[in-house]
Amino acid sequence: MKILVTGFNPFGGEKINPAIETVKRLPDQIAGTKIIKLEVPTEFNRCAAVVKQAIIKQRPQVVLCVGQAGGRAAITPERVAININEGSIPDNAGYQPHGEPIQLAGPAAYFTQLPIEAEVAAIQAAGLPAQISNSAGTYVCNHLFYQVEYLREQEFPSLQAGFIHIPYLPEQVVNKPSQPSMALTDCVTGLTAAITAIISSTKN
Ligand code: PCA
Repeated sequence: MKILVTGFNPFGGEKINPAIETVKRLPDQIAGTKIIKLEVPTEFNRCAAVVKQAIIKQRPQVVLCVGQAGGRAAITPERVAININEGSIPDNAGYQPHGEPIQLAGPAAYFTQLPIEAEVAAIQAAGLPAQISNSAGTYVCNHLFYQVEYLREQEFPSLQAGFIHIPYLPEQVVNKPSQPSMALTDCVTGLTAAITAIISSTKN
């Protein structure tokens, strides 16, 4: 079995994105499952094509995308992706959509196929804060989550897809002292715990 884990590159003036930093540091195997790691551009119109190429090349059973959610204090597996692009800031290509559908003929929303309750329980059991999130926002993270779900529906029906948002790293909040953060080693521990839960649910 193979899992493709993606992480976004820095955006919005940040020098670092905890998502790709965490994904890069995951082990190459978790519970006997191969972990394929992929950096994805924070660009509405490019991120999904990059992930699609990797799906075609690697044929993973699971795609788990990871992004930064500045301001959140916990690791948050996402329940739902919605069919809307709305940017409060431009993406890394300078594109800032306002209320456009992602797929004209697509459904309003998709639920993840991944076991988000088990993921939360596993992260908490590792001693870290975790909570299900019911909104991945309307920016590039929600966009990629929706597009991977659309791809699954249209072309890869056996795929399971999902998304996890993680907090800022401490170095990102040095000048934002009221914002929560999580150490990189904890992000790696938490994401590894979540992936372990995903693997054990797909084996059952
Ligand atoms: N977080 C943004 C996009 C890239 C990322 O890491 C988001 O939540 O949409």
